[in-house]
Amino acid sequence: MDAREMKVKAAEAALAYVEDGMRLGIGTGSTAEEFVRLLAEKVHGGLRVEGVPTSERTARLCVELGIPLKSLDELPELDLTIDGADEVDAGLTLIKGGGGALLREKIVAAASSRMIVIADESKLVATLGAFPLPIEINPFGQAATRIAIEKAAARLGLGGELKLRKSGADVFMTDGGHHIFDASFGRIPDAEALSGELNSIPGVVEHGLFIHMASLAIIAGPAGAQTLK
Ligand code: ABF
Repeated sequence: MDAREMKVKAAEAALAYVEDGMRLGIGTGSTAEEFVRLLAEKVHGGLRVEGVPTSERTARLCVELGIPLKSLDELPELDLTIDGADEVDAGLTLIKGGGGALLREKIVAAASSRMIVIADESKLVATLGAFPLPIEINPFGQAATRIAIEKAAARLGLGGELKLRKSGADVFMTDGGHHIFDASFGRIPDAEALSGELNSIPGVVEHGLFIHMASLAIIAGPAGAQTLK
């Protein structure tokens, strides 16, 4: 089974949690896109859902496939969000944002009664941090924000490099008009402490640690999909 097939397996398993009439947060990334394709088939078969996309990219795919969309302002309370992740640990703490949509993903997940993560087994880790942590920053004063992040990380004994994300020759721009530092801290033993430090820095708009947000993870491997709660 290749990585794409595992993503499809996880997406299929997540579809079982979608009920008629639900208001759905719809994630971003290649795994979430497999879910969108399967959801579109159900919608064409008569399932009624309203989706709130977590990125412009996901919105475009939903429109193309005929999934009815609303903005989060029109539907500020959602039943369920289904989204991918870059890393998942056994306690369901996540690193997200490799796709650059972490701010909207976090806002949408926070507005949802429930969040289910879908991933292939390569995303399951014992300790978070091998994947660089995306930190969304305001473009204003980014040199000062960089220093503040480095000092905050050092207080927790974390080192590592902050790389300003690029898209080709240009600086990567999020849907919200912000930039992203990808922070190679290495192992993150205390995600809550790091989250608290990052949240206290004014130039940090949001970071990719999702703590106590997911209630279920569906992790697919060659032997099938397992759920973590
Ligand atoms: C989104 O897409 C992100 O939060 C995460 O960065 C990424 C995972 O992408 P993929 O499913 O393509 O690995 O869920």
